[in-house]
Amino acid sequence: MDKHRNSNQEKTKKDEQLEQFKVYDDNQPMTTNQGLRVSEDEHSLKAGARGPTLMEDFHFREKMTHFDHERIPERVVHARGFGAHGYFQVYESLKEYTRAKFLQDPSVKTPVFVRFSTVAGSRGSADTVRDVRGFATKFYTEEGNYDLVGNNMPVFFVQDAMKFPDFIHAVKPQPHNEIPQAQSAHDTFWDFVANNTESVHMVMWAMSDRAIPRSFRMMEGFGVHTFRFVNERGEAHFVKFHWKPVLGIHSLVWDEAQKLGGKDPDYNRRDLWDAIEAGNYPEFELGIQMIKEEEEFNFDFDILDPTKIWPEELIPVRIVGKMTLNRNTDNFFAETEQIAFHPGHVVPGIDFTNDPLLQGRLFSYTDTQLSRLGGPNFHEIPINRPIAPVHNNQRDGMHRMTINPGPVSYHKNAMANNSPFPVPAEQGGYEHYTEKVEGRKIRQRSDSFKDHYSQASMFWNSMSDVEKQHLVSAFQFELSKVKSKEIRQNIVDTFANVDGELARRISEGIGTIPPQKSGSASTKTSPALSMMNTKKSPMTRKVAVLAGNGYRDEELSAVLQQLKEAGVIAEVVSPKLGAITSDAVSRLEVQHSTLGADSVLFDAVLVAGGRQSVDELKMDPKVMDFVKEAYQHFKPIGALGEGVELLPTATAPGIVVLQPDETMQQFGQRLVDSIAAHRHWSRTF
Ligand code: HDD
Repeated sequence: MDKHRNSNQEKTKKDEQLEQFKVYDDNQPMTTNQGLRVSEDEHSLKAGARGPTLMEDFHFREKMTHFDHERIPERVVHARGFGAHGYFQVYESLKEYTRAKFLQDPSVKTPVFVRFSTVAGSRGSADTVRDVRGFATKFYTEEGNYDLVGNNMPVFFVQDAMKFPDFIHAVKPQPHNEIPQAQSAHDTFWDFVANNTESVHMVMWAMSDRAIPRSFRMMEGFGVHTFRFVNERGEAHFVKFHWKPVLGIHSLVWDEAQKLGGKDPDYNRRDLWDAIEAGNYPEFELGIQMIKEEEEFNFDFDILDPTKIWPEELIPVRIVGKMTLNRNTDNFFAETEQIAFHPGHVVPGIDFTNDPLLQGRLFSYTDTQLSRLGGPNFHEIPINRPIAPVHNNQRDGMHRMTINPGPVSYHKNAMANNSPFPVPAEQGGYEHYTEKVEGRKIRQRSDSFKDHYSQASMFWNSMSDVEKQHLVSAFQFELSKVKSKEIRQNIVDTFANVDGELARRISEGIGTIPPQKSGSASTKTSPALSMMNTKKSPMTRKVAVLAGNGYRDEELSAVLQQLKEAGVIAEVVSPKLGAITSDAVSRLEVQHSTLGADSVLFDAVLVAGGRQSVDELKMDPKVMDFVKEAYQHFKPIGALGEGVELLPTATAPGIVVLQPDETMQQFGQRLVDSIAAHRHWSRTF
């Protein structure tokens, strides 16, 4: 029996395939790896109770050898990640544009596995660092695996894969002392940016709040590159892929993100795990932007340049399907660690373009798996196996699991009726799009890739005042850690090419000369870039209910019920673990004591009413800090009755205090609305 699966959920073909590899140890005698039952597992075999351990102890040697080799190399980038299973369904057929079968039939549920990640940090680094997030999806389609290996930002740092190793060397910890861990706030990263201005647009995104997502469930995903859709008639469209989170796009504030690095380094992975366990399945809608082949040159940017977006106002995003993540892993290593993504894993109907970053990626991913997963057979690891059958003449190699009977392992052959045999497109054979190419062999960047500033400027122009301030503060934080004054100055001068005001504001407080340049590289805006225009929802937000003994039950029960109905998760925080009793007969289980819980772990705070309860809370200095910090992080705060005494102020945006003339229903609704707004930026201190 599968322990981790809700029995109501239907099993996908991928689930059934994985099931064959699972071993349940419940109520089983212990054995060695040879199946030999062991009689003892705590003492090595010795010559006498105080004597030396004997070479003969095969059980000890097997156990220790296996342990010694438990670790595999971490990914060279995106080492820290977290994955989950789910399925994807298209809303309507895209047959007109692509022959990809999984994008044609709305009744088909295609199994998926998604791995979210940070880029720069090691496997054990904190979740909430300022970084790009990876958003890689493997679709197990009937026509083979399709991998959409994207990020939560729509552009990239470099335009040509040739520069990827340089960029990664610059952002990773410096090689002489391996400092700093999982941070771009150091000299080599900013030196790279100042000297490689193709990074400028992406750096704007990396300094924005997008780099500190509140949750993997609340961030967008982007395929970044321009791909091609090809239909049955061989006609192509350029296409960009988007994932739009149903809960909207929401972020942390920087102070909170840094504190979470210590208080809960697993913050984002825990959030995803808990949401799925609670049945709050994360959902992302798939969006596509398409451009006709003949319109390739109609834009003031090159559509093949991975440092450019296609503004949504110019080329609308069409929502075409939805992905639901509904099952946590059974084993982190077997699934999340061993999954191997590759942008070159495509199905008929999805094809590439000449984007030089994409072209290089098509080499890199298989290559890196060879050392990470120890040989050419990593496609046989259960999580990587397609649900479509595999037949070819590839043989042997490290860790081969398939047993291919018979003497024939070549094509063409007569001995096995020329099987396996290639098939034409009509029978599902992948045929590359017959794009016409010509040119001289040359190491050069296209002139059409040379504008590094206009879209960076459009990004800045599209931000709200609050977002602009966050961007400037992020630049200042990072640059304050850069020791070289020359690098800091180079950055100020470089970003003056984006926008004079941006550079002037960055310059304040980092010991640099304000830029000479004023004005902007572009006057354009794209409202879709601002996170302020995103969906607002109270669903799955976590509220800390601060309460002590003698809390007023009638009010609190009514609000808790209303929060529950709105999909809000309320957890009781009190000075001590155990249970607290109300002014009536009821009791509440305390989920967190103030010793272990902090406001950064919650989206909002609700202080219960009741004289005794509030007095008890006041005795605990951590309670006052809890509310104050939530206030400083712009979080919704509610108070019932005497609970208002714990608030820094009773009248600020996002503060909801029960009024004498309102019903509990009205109060509850105001609190839910305040929670849905996520943060109350107009608060002043
Ligand atoms: Fe990459 C991993 C996304 C450019 C080389 N990349 C990796 C992962 C994601 C991305 C999400 C983690 C996959 C996982 O969870 O296992 N990478 C991107 C995006 C890029 C990008 C969106 C640009 C648009 N990457 C890029 C380039 C190269 C690589 C240009 C090299 C030429 N990426 C790798 C890699 C990794 C990787 C070194 C490390 C582990 C792996 O592949 O499987 O090969």
